[in-house]
Amino acid sequence: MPAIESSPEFVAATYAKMAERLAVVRKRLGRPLTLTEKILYGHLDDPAGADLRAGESYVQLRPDRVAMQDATAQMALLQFAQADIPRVAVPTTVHCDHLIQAREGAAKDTERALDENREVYEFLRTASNRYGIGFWKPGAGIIHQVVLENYAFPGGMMIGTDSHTPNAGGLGMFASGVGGADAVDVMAGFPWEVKSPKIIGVKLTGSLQGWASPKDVILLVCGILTVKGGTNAVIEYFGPGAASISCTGKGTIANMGAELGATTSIFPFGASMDRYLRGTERAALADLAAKNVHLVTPDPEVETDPAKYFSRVIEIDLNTLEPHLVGPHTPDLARPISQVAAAVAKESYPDQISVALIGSCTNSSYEDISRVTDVVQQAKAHSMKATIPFLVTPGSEQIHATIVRDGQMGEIQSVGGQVLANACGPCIGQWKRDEIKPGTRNTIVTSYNRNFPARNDGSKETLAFIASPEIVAAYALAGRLSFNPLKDALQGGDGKPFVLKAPKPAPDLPANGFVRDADGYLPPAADGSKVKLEVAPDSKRLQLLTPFAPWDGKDFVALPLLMKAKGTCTTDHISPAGPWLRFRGHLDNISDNMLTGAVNAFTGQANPNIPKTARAYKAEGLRWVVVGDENYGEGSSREHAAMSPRFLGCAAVIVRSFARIHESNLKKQGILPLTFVNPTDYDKVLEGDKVSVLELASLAPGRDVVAELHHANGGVDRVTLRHTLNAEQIGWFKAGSALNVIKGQTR
Ligand code: MIC
Ligand code: SF4
Repeated sequence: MPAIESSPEFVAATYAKMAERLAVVRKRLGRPLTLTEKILYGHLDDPAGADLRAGESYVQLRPDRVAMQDATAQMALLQFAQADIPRVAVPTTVHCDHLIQAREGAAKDTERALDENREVYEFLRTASNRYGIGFWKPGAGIIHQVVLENYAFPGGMMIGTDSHTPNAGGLGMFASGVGGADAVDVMAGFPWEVKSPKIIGVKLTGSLQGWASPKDVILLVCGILTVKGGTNAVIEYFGPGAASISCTGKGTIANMGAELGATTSIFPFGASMDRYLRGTERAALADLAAKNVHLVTPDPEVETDPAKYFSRVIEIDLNTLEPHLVGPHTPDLARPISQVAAAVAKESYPDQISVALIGSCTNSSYEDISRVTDVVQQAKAHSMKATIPFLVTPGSEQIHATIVRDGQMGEIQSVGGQVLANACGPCIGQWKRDEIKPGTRNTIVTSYNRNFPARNDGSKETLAFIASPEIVAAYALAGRLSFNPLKDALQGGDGKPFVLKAPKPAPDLPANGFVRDADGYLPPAADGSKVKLEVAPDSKRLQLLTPFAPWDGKDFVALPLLMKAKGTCTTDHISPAGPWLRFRGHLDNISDNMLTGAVNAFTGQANPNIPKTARAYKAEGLRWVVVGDENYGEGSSREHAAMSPRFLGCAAVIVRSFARIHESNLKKQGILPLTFVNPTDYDKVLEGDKVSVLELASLAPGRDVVAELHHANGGVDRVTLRHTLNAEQIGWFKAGSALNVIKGQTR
């Protein structure tokens, strides 16, 4: 069994292997390398033979670790169980964070979750024990924070069944979000396959001033690159400004690179990472990274002549960076804070903020919370409290216990802050609000990372804006979105107006060290082979999987068009979260949410009956097709957005463009992901169409596919569709799923 920890021995062995593989690749390429290339190529399965064309080829990689959270681990482990493999091949952890509902505060909410989710936690705990996986209990913290504190290391490679896995890029790790089926590959000892990414360089100069924070770097980048600008790309940060940012601040930036669709984001090793490793009791790893600095930083030529090595270079001067706010409904609608008041007036956003929320996996570092404390202390000095509900989600028990000990939490509570469990809570729709009538149009401000409609409280009428924690704290005091924290006056409890000062630079690490979480972790049994994995046959929450049927070798002829989706269609639209999270381990039950959030292009409305229609087709033995718009499936890694369609009979998804993780999840589950070669062909798809996808017997890498749209009026349009399937992925389609292929190999 592999040790779970990133021990010094493990990391040293990783560096040695990286150096060996890189020597081979350097010979082949004969040029300086970016940091991304060093880690990527340092983890190649076959450094001598791999096809390295960025943005085009697929590379097979050997990640060092796997991390999974409770909402996605259920399906991943059900698939792993189906693959029938005794133990995981690489260090793997499971983290219970998504299923805790935010209602009454940390203690009660965690207790209720333990009770309500007992069966699921028991399954995850037992499966972890059986397969040799480290298990983090509910309440211990959010996956990305716990990974940063315990497992991430510079130069390492990790995949995680959560789109914000790139958070570990703050500690120099190549960490990527994947669907559960990808995780199963790696846990089963197979390589991880991913499109060889392009690399976008972001050069940071200067240093953050005043109110500006690491969050503002990524909010600005979101505005520049947009939600699809990072697709199949890695964002590599460099320059003196990058060195000036704390390790946890880098984590915030890398975390939210997921909002660009990036494969990952990464920072070079430097002093702040060294400090963070020592501050989290991993001095030996800091020493090892320093000794292997050539593996964890780019070659010097890259910094001096970046245009030569990156597909695009963006330059940001931190000295002049203004705090930003993004939203509503999409993270790339970015505005400098000074322009927010005008936007509120122009767009008629509700000015009154209903709730301000800080924390989450993205922004609950010691530095973040200390800067927030600075803001609330200024309010206290003027006898002022938050004027609206102010909720705080610590990222982990370690950070929670530390800010309680050091007094920040007390200060935040004294102005009205309410502490939630160390879990996802309101960030993933696990928020039971009772201060507002459901369906009321209202504004919230968060320091989270995602703001799709209905994301936080299930209501599309909630407009979610995102800013740094210190700016959100200022909004909690003012209660108005048109308030400019940098300039506008607040009314003190003493009746006197005052203007907030920019929070002082805060320490990134506690002077007295972190309070370690002694109870959150459960190691697996040394020999788990006797541990029984049981799923009750009548369970509402868990269901063993039945393999999907192989392709029957025939073309798809005249399949009904189940849905033509218009505009943004994220995984939250395809497989909504919130209350549905309770069915994440039960494919049949969760499929009742399929596509219920998507906007039907013919009616302009979402259709709650879509799953029923799909089930009716399935009952008739008919397969069906979905048509979608740009960046289809953006957002999360949840493979339920591919598995439910597959389960209910989807044969092909035809769109203008795909988000990376979703496209690969569709391939894994045996659905054909196709894009219109001519994007305007999307308009040719009409209500009542029957769709044929032809000549599938000659499906081959790089060969376009022909489809026919049979319209209700008898007309037919022929359209050309593109796919990115390579030979192996075509094998998954033929076998019915990737899992069917793996299973065959291990028997
Ligand atoms: C998210 O932030 O959207 C989630 C919830 O963490 C998802 C994972 C999931 O849906 O379980 C993600 O980011 O991948
Ligand atoms: Fe949890 Fe939100 Fe982070 Fe996703 S983005 S892991 S839901 S806190």
